[in-house]
Amino acid sequence: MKYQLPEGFIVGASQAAWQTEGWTAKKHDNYVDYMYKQAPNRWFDGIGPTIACDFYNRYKEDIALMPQVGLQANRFSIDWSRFIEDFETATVNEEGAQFYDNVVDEMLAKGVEPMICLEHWELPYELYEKYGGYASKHVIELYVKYAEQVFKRYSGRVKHFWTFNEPGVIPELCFLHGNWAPSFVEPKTAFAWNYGKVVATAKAVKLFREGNYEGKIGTILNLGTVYARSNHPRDLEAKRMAELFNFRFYMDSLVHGIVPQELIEILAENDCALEITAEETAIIAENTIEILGINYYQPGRVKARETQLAHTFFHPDQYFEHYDMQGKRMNPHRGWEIYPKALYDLAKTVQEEYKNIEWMIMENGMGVEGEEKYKNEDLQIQDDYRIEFFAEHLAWLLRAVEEGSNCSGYLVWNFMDNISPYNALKNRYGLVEMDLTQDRARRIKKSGEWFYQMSTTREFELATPLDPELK
Ligand code: IFM
Repeated sequence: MKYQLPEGFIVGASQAAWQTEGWTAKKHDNYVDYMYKQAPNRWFDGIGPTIACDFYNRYKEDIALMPQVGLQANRFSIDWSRFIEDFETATVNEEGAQFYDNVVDEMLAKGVEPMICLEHWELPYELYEKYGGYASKHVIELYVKYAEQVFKRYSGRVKHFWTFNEPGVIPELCFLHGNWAPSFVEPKTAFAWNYGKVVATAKAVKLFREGNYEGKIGTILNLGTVYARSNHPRDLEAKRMAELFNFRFYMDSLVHGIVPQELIEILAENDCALEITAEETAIIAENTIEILGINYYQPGRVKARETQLAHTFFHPDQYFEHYDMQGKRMNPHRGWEIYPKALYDLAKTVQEEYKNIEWMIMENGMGVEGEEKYKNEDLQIQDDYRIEFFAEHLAWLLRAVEEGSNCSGYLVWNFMDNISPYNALKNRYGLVEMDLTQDRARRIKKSGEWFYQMSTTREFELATPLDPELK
């Protein structure tokens, strides 16, 4: 079956500063630099952000490849700790900013729309050490000052600004699960960070509007549609609670302008009270985002808890439990389920429950280990699995668009293999290979050629028809 991209629908890719740039010319650490320095041995093969893709030095070569794999747009983040010299005054580090000027100009020259994300976990480490990061109202003010410098510098040349990428990941994995540095559990801090990022977004949106900056402003959330094991009321309640914590915290706050009252109360009852002021409530209500970015990799499957959680501290998992559905399709490398229809369901939720706000997929992709074994005689990785992954997800998404979902783009993760937190270069996602064994040589994968075809012809084929009954 043939699928066609609607007119104006953007296809492209995403990347992050800390995952690509490397440390050349950096004067300050960001939060992920700190995560690496704290325990490099915990990163796969000891590889971290030190060199990454060396994008700082090789950006011209890389941007030249972007149109060759059909990118109409590329979303990248600015590393706050590189862009700003003095965080208190938001004085720009001209050398750092010049790098981003060059990246923006180079993309424009190559016909690739640059989209800027202000924070993909690159909080300057000093602001964590000194003030505790986004739990601090002062840090929120500093973030807004930084945002202003970015808007002033790039508005006009850049049409899409994103306040955060996956704002909930660091709070969850660092402070709620304690898996990532600083490796301690502080639920109150986790929720304070989430709330802080909601306030920071609303304040940045306000500033953006008042400054009449050109373009649109939004936030990028990692959302997996949540499915209950069954229709039993207890499973449905588990789903409702999982959504409250994992979906509605940010969605209701940023799209409807209301932090869910039930969540506020639960947190207050569990020693995690949010410090909410009346002024912030008004700012959140009046400054909702204009566009929503969604990163989708796998669905969430839950059931009612079967065992009681032995608590030493508060954790939302006390209300639900992961449901390991038998027979689900898996990406064995990443340990993540593959369920493309979730994109359709997600689109319907945004359409029906979130004002049919304009939105885009800002990440979707498949991480695979050991891809070098799929190379042909020309050394090209034959990643047919990734082509199938993209085609199926895109087909479901387009079905929702046909039915009125206001989705205006599909950006994949990612343009070129890059490091991930702790997993480093274990699982590769790129349309372009980065070959560590040959001075980080770049080579377009088969999926990169497929993406180019799809983007330039504006159509693609899918052998298997979509099955609406698929569970
Ligand atoms: O590498 C990450 C990215 O930083 C955020 N989204 C998920 C990707 C793949 O794990």
